Amino acid sequence: MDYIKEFKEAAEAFQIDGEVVDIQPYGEGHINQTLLVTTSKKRYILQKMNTNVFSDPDSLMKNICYVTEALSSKGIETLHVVPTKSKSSFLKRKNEGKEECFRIYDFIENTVTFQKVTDKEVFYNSGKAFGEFQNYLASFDASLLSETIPNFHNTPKRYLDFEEALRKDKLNRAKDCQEEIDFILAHKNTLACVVEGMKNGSIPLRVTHNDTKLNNILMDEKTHKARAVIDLDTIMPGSMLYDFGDSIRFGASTAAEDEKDLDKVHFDAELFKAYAEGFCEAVYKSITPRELELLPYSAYLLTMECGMRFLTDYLSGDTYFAIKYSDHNLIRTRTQLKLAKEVEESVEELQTIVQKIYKNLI
Ligand code: ADP
Ligand code: GN1
Ligand code: MG
Repeated sequence: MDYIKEFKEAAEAFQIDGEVVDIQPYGEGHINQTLLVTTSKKRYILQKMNTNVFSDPDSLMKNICYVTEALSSKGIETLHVVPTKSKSSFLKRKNEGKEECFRIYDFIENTVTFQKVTDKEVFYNSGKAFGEFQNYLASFDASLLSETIPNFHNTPKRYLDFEEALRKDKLNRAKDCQEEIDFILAHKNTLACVVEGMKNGSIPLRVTHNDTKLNNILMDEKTHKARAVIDLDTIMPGSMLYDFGDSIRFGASTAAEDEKDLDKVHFDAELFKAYAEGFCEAVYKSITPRELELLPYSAYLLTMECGMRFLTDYLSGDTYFAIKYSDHNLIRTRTQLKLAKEVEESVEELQTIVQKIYKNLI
């Protein structure tokens, strides 16, 4: 089936307003296939869900419905799930013997997503929004949420996955990335702090977003204030440190996640400060002293973790993250490892910044 026809047929199985007049690929997400659907009446986001990554789409969509209904009942702007004509939250269909899943959200108009921080204010606003989002999630009953990807931020487990991919070296690619491999191997013993802390109770288990990169937040196109946190697929029990660290990994860099010229890639402590100000302003009443202390380390940890995940995928033949060219995952690995090294070197300085922000708030 030709590709647009396939998506048009999927869209028409939903309770959408008007006739479909246009369908275009949309956004920069690495996981789901996202399309902008324009009808004679309005615009929608259609996603072919990635069932390779999310193996239980029924539980996933239950999570999304639970979360979005709870948020909108509090008057908080969020994704709106458009039901299918048979009143399901998503469409499951067979295409050439393979099961495919689709969902539709209302397109949230007059917003933008950023692929890179353009000014400090944007990053401060996103820190505040993800912090506030963390506060909303605090009232959720974690037992009603399925774990959509088990061990998602279990960094030591991610390390073992990396070692396994390296051992198999399926495509004989290890020879092209020895420097990156050595860097990860040398950092093996720096990755367990949060997982251990959660196990021994020194770090609280919370409900978290777990994928807080800047393009997972819609900002008002004029004011650049946050409108809605999106990409809710990974909301599940986790640590606040995951949400903080992952935002810093992506946003406190001077370059894009896939910048090829590493001379352009640096960790920017000023951007870290802007995000930390926004985030702490929202969570200072609930953050524990240990979490506060570990905010800088979490930036290192999540950057390392993502670098390892990109390299694992590169070594395994690019089966997880969407890529645009053959060594895209390797390019992404390199930016992450460079940032991780710079964050690692700045942890003490960042701790001083965080403590200062916190003292001004209490
Ligand atoms: P992925 O899981 O692949 O990252 P996302 O759900 O994050 O997919 O969607 C990809 C991109 O599509 C987002 O970064 C954002 O730019 C855009 N997007 C997603 N949902 C909406 C929406 N409801 N309204 C406007 N833009 C959206
Ligand atoms: C993926 O879905 P997206 O593009 O917002 C990934 C994150 C990574 C990120 C790296 C479910 O995020 O964990 O940090 O790519 N999401 C999933 O850019 O694996
Ligand atoms: Mg996304």
